[in-house]
Amino acid sequence: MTSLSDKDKAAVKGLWGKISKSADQIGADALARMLVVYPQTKTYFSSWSDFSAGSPQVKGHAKKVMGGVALAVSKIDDLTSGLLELSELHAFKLKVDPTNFRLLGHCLLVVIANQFPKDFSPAVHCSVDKFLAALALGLSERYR
Ligand code: HNI
Repeated sequence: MTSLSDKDKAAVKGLWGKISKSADQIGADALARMLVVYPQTKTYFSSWSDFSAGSPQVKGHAKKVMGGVALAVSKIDDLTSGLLELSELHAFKLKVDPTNFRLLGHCLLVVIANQFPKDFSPAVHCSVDKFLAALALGLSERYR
């Protein structure tokens, strides 16, 4: 996998600085989008009654996930060790198929592009895409 350049890291941190105050909303929209577009992901949340972005269950879970994204931004220089604990949790306790990390990452990208079109230049798009791929890879580390 192509590693993140200094330019990529700067672009991701710069964008995060602009959007992090909206993180809860972005997370809820992305999570709800994932559950609609990839309905197989609903199996991990079978106790939920409402899968829409406004539901308390989606909002509550989105907050946790976006805490993980914030952690990843802060550990951007070493995502593999920075995400080891979260990877361990998803692999052994939650037993989430790691394919799903990419699916949520893609939904995050779509939501950010939609909500922050001015900040989402092609170069920023490229760097954020690489970051989300690296995040998904970091979360997958403990599966092997
Ligand atoms: Ni994920 C719990 C971060 C993708 C299913 N997840 C968490 C928590 C964080 C987190 C943080 C809370 C940990 C704790 O309780 O200590 N998850 C992330 C991140 C991504 C991600 C950063 C990718 C961007 N998780 C996914 C995906 C799925 C998923 C794609 C399933 C489709 N996660 C879960 C489940 C839980 C969870 C299930 C436990 C929820 C709960 O309420 O206990």
